[in-house]
Amino acid sequence: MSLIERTRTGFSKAYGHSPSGVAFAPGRVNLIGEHVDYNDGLVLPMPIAAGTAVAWSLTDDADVEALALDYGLARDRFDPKTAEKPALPGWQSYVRGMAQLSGHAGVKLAIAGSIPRGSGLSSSASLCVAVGQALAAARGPSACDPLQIARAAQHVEHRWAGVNCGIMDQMAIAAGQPGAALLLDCRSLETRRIDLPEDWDVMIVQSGVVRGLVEGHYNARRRDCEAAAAALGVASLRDADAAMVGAADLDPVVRRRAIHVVEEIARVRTAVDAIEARDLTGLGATLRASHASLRDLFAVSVPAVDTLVDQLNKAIGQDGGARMTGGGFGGAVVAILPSDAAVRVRAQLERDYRSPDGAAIQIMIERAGTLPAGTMR
Ligand code: GAF
Repeated sequence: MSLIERTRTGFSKAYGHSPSGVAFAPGRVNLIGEHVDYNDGLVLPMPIAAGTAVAWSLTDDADVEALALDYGLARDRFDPKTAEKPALPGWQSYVRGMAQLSGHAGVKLAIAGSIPRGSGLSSSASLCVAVGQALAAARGPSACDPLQIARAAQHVEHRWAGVNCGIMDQMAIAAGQPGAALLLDCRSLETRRIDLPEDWDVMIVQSGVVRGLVEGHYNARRRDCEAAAAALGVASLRDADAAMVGAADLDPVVRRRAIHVVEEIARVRTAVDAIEARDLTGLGATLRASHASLRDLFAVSVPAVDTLVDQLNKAIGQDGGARMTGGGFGGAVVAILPSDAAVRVRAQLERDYRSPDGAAIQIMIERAGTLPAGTMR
């Protein structure tokens, strides 16, 4: 059963009638451009088939009632005008935050998702955007503005979850198209669709290290970048270059963070050129360089992820490459490789990689081209 069908059925069983509609928002995998969105940089995320579905119907009272089908039918009922942060952060924070911003009450929701939690594939941004879309659809038939929903979802991440994230995830999810990457300029918010050749696969592999409570580390990296920009006298690291960073009197840790950002933004341009030239070897080298920088300069990788990236790079060989994806500290690894190598690489990983808890490895393959929303390959 597809995620959308599962959510529709879950809604009907719980509330005793069919929903009026079901909104869907995908997760995203970031191909390259890591920890540069909050530095006004360029990023290249891609929506994935897994995502979040929110079934909705209108009621005639002033509350929002939400039901989490994946959490044993956990419920939350609140008045969006007066709702506050729950004592413990969780799915309720995102739903309350989006409902408060949208100002829409008198709605029943049922929510389900297919993005592995703590995987760096943006399950929280997907939840926010899906709730935003459901509430917009409940308000009326006027088209919902992806930019407005993306900004609301980012605000909720900042104020309701305490993560001072950039806008990459929300834009990729609200404005991206399934099956294609999105080149996003995080300063101007201009976007360009980047199609991957149809004979390439994007492979997403879970390291088995679940990210959790990493807001502190994430916010600290952002502060390092802001300190670097302030010391260099620029509005953000987007305006810096390697020569400026080299010449400035910076704390050594702050310097390493700044070098990563400046070089990673350049790598995004190189990666887009390589994709457009169908140069998988050049793209692979750029992905490997991105991982090394995130590991050595930005310090957001962990040993299990490094091992997985090394094994993937060895299995793939020259044509393609792998890197960590998302905020880091565990989660998933992304690889781009020829489609006809995917079966062999998968078998090699299943044989060689051991996640820290010994669980079976989880692999998702995304292919170029449009996917029906909410389906898994
Ligand atoms: C997380 C954040 F939410 C994004 O804004 C981005 O900074 C990413 O980490 C790192 O590139 O997903």
